[in-house]
Amino acid sequence: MRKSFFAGAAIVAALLASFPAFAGDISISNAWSKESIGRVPNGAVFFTIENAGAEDRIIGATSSLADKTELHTHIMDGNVMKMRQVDGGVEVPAHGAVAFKPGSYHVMLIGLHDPLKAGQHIALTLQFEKAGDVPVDAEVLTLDEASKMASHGAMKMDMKQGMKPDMKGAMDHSGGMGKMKN
Ligand SMILES: [Cu+2]
Repeated sequence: MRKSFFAGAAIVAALLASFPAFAGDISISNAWSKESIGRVPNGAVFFTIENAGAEDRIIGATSSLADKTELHTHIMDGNVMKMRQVDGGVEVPAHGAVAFKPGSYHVMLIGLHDPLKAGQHIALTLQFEKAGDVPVDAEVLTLDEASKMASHGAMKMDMKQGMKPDMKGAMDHSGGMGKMKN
């Protein structure tokens, strides 16, 4: 009796140990996007990546929502904030977290097939070097809710530096490709 209990426990322990350490190490929380105004062509998705394991890297994103789904960031070029496609992905440190948030990293949906509606849930897939594909369910927020989300974090710092007219255009994802400064 006692012997078989220990044998069973050993088998369970062996099974747990054989699971790939990576796949379960990445978790995504707080995923959100913003409702489209009218027939705007683009959208952005924000979330927090938490990594319970070894260093990993987010290298891409896919969705069926838009023509293109890209990893973007904002950079300061002099006093002007510009939006850029991320080159080579974004490191997710071991036992650390990375926030994709307004004014910083985001997943850009270029050429939305349908406008995003508040309350809707959208699905995308994030691609990690080690963890592979990780599905994300993001809630589409109203403009009001979205601006509350945006007022936490990087935006505060950016506001202190003064909001330039160019910056407003670059940060407004509903402005379309024409206003993006790449
Ligand atoms: Cu962007």
